[in-house]
Amino acid sequence: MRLSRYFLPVLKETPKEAEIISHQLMLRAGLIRQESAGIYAWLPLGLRVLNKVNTIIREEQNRSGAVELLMPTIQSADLWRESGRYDAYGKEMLRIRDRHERDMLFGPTNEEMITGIFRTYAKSYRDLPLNLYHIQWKFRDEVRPRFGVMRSREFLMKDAYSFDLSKEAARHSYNKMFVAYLRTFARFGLKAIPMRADTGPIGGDLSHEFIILAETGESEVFCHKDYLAFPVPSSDTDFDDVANLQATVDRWTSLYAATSEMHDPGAYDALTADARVSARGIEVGHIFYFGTKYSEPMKATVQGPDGKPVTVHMGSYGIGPTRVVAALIEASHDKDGIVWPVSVAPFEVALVNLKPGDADTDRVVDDLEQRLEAAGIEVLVDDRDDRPGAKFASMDLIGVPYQLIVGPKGVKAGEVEIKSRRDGVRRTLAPDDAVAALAAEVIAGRKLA
Ligand code: P5A
Repeated sequence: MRLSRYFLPVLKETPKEAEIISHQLMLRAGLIRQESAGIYAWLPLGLRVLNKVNTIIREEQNRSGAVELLMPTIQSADLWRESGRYDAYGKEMLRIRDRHERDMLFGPTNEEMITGIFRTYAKSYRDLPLNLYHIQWKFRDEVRPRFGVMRSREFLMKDAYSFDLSKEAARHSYNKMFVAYLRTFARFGLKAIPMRADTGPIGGDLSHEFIILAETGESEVFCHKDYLAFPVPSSDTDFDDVANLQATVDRWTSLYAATSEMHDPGAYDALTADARVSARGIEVGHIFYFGTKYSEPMKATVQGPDGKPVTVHMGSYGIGPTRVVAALIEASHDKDGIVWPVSVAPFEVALVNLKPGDADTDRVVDDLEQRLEAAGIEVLVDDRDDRPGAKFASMDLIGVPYQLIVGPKGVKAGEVEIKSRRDGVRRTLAPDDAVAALAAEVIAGRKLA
């Protein structure tokens, strides 16, 4: 992609309305634009990151055995009257009336709709277990939308819903999502700690929030330091191995970890002083087991092995991809801008042409672009006619992991320079060697560490 033909509206000034660094950088680096309070347009660069986040989420949901579908954003109020949540949900729900005076709503979540789909088709215990998910926009009329896409009114959610014959089987479905979430957040380069959580309007008695530690986090959290070094389950995890999955979940819930709502100062103070971590956190995922809370009133039953109807046990599992993008920036930035991990970077290499119009430099840049693209690497070529300093500043701001810098002097000497965004380390190499080094490092960086 050539920057001269792209759409990258970078801002020089820090917008005054943005209080936290991720919001400031998302506006400055041209990732998002506010359309109304808590409602954002995703600009091309932001959309590339969001799509990568969604791809990783999908891969890990699919690996765990969940199946993707897509439900609409607009729902009928009647479904919500069946569960009793239409009145209970309150002002956060955006209620709409259509031309036929029918009560509709913009979905804040999909427990009712998925239960409606399930009960139509699933008839037998042989149809279970089942986990259906989608990635779809939600609307919650938050009292205080703030921090950009971190707490917005319209936001993207990956929401999965599991159906099982018994509480024990539902526990296994819960554990599958628990492990899938550990892997998902690790692939973003984030350390997410599962914490016992309050269930709020979703309900149920078992729930974990997945929390990223960050100074600007909205919640106060307390946990054992050892969580930060726990190894993440590997890609060959057998999601059908009930005992092994339970052992993994047991381990990840064995030490103290709680948000302020669930905090137990006595248990926390019992930890040795050097094991205590008291910090702020961002909730990037939240999983729930709520048994028959929806299946009972909505009559979602299947025929059990003995021929009798069984009310199914359910859970729901959410990740906020739009919030994850902001959380990634909170966790990884420096004074010059964003520092994307390779796995979610909008481009993997920024190929900086220091002198567009200089025939020799242009030729080397064209050749490097073609070769990197042939190696499957996503390249953004900075071919704008601008000062080198301005180019470096904007490439640093947008946080592409590697800059490949080509100028007339280097070209004469048969050399190009690689700058690694994270540590600022620079290397001078022959063009062939630079392509080989970048291909190897980018491909390694895409994988789970
Ligand atoms: C679980 C899936 C639920 O809604 N029903 C379906 C359950 N859970 S939740 O915790 O309320 O939301 C799941 C995740 O969505 C993100 N999120 C938000 N992101 C941005 N702005 C918001 N206002 C917002 N509200 C929720 C979070 O990542 C949350 O963990």
